[in-house]
Amino acid sequence: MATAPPRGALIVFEGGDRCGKTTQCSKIVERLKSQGVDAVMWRFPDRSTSIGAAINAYLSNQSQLDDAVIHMLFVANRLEKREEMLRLLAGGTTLVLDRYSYSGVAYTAAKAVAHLSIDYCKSLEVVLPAADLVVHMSMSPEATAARGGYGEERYEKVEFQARVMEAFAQLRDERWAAIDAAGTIDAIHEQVAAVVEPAVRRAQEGAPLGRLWD
Ligand code: Z5A
Repeated sequence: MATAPPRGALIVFEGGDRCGKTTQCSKIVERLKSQGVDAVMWRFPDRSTSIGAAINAYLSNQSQLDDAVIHMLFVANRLEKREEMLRLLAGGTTLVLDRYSYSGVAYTAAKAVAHLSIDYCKSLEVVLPAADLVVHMSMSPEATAARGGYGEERYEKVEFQARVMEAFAQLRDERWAAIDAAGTIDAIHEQVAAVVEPAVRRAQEGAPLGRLWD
C-alpha cells in the first residue's frame, strides 16, 4: 500500500503594514525551493476572487462597509481557500502565507467594536488549519510609516497600527517567532530562515497539523 507523502508546513507571516512581509515571504519561498522543498506563497486578502474584489474596494476607500460585514468578507476570503489549502498541505506543499486569520482577528479587534470581540472573531475560523509557525515581523508603526507607499490604504495610520500591534500581542503563543523587521532585507532573511527551516522539517517528520485556535 502506498504511504502518504510527508505533509507541507503552514508558515504565516504577520505584522504591521509595510513591515516587509511580502519581501520576506518571496525570499523564503525561493530559498526553500532551492533546497528541494515544494513551497508556494499566497497572500491574504486574496484580491483575485469576487470576495477579494469587494475587500479591495473597501481597503482602497472605494466603498464603505459595516465593520461586521468587512470582517466576514475577510473570513470568507480564507474559507473559500480552505479545501485547496488542506489539499496542498496534505500533498506535501509548504504554504507560505502573507497574512492569515491572525490579521483578521487583530485588525478587527483594533477597531474596538463591542460586538466584534477577539473571542467572537476567533470562533468564526475554527475550521481552518493553524499555522505551524507564525513569523511575527515586529517594527514600530512610526518606522513602517516612513516606508514607500504607506498611507495609501484605509488602515495605514500610525495610531491604528499601534492598536493592531497590541491585538497581535494577545494572540501570541508558542508557535510565534518574533523577528526584528528593522534590519536589512538580507539580515532579516537569515533570521527568518533560522525559524522557518526547522518548522518545515517538523511538518515533514510528522508533526500534526493543528486547528485554529487549539
Ligand atoms: N487585513 C484585515 O483587516 N483583515 C484580514 O483578515 C487581513 C488583512 C488578511 C491589506 O493587507 C490590509 O488588510 C492590511 C491588513 C488588512 N491593512 N492595511 N492597510 P496587505 O497585506 O495587502 O497590506 P500590507 O500589510 O500593507 O502589505 P504590503 O503593503 O504588501 O506590505 P508588506 O508586505 O509588509 O511589505 P513589503 O511589500 O515587503 O515592503 C514594503 C516596502 O518596504 C517596499 O518598498 C519594500 O521594498 C520595502 N522594504 C521591505 N523590507 C525592507 C527592509 N528590511 N528595509 C527597508 N525597506 C524594506
